[in-house]
Amino acid sequence: MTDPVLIEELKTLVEPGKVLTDAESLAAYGKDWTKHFAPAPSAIVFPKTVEQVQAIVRWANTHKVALVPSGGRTGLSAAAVAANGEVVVSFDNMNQILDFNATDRTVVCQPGVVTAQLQQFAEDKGLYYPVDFASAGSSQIGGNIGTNAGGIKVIRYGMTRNWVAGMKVVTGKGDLLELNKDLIKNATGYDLRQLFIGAEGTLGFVVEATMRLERQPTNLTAMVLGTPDFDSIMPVLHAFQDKLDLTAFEFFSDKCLDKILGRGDVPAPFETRAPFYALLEFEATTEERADQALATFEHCVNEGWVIDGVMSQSEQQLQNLWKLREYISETISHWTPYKNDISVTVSKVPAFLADIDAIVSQNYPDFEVLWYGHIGDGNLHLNILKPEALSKDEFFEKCASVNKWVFETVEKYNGSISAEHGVGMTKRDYLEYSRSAAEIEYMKAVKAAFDPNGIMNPGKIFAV
Ligand code: S2G
Ligand code: ZN
Repeated sequence: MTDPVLIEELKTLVEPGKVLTDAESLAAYGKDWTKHFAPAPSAIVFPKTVEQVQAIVRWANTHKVALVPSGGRTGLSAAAVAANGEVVVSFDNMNQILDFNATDRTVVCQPGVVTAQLQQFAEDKGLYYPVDFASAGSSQIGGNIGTNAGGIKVIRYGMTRNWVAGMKVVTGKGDLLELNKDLIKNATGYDLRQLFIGAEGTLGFVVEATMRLERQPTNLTAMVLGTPDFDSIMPVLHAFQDKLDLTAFEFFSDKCLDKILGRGDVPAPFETRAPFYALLEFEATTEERADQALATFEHCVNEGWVIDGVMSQSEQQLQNLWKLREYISETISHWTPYKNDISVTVSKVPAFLADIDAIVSQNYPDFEVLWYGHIGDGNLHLNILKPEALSKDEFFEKCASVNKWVFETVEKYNGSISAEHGVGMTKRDYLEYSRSAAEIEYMKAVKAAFDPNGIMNPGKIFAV
């Protein structure tokens, strides 16, 4: 734990009352959504200005105190967990939208701006911030940048990385860098902005981000299609992609639907039940576009790839169909799921999922396994639900023992052990299944350049 004398000194760097050490705050701010590690920070500090962030980093370098960034605390890889007496730097008090430029279509955000706040701001300006996912109501822009958050619209709009026009960072040495200056074109050497996106706070803190906005989509329309088996989903993707510019293509299993319908607040998409469901979305800008979607649906039924389906006819129906997919994560959290967030190139998905499903059913015969995810961009979420009878530790240990086979399969298909949730601490020990030894050495060299004293979120992405 950090020496209390040092904590008193830390208090002088920020406004009064902006350093918390009470047990409740330490427990609440020292964690994210994962449950693998007990939070044990020394203190929580709430800077208000860039200068205060720089002062905190310099203080941490002087006294070799580890700092952990904290935003919306919705992370899923323990990247924002302080389990070893670190000082948590929370950006809750740096949560303002500072500027908007209609010509550049950019918004300058402090890192503590909530994702949904930016989405609403864009909508109010007649524009659209297109990165969206289940936790957008509480995640923060700084954390979205730290993990290069993806979500449900990546197939059309890409990940957070695509929407950062520029940003200011305080490096692990305490230097303030202004990266890319919001330029569209800028060929002046390494784009250091891209290093900080996805770095999980291990190189420094994002203290300001200029986010790009997009035109608003028109008449978004969703379809949910029941498929007789998993193998039918990819032909459905190809059939619709051939005709429509999709804004989303998701999937979930009937077991996921069971959990959602069990809530009692979301209507079933249609009478028929199916082993798997695809949820796709497109802009029905014209009647012809909508007719094309229906014609493609008929084609998929004739091919035997689809058993039944429904297309939204109103905004409310669109929202209800999305609830079937977006509510999965929150709903299943009740069963303390063991999560894998894996990806391969789209063409490899059928063979990859067949291999993984064989491993999972062979090794977890008595566990409830739920499949869902952003299959249109090759990202699958494998969630194994904890049986009542098993303790969390016993359960996580059993699941982790199979990780080797799961990640060997990821490696076999040249995939990623972490598609969008980041590495943090939960995937740290499996990094070599996706990154070569040489790459990991180069990443460590980059970290040493930005954080020579190793105070920035140590133990995340790689072991200290
Ligand atoms: C999703 C949310 C987190 C999870 O629903 O797409 O990324 O895996 C997930 O539960
Ligand atoms: Zn996801």
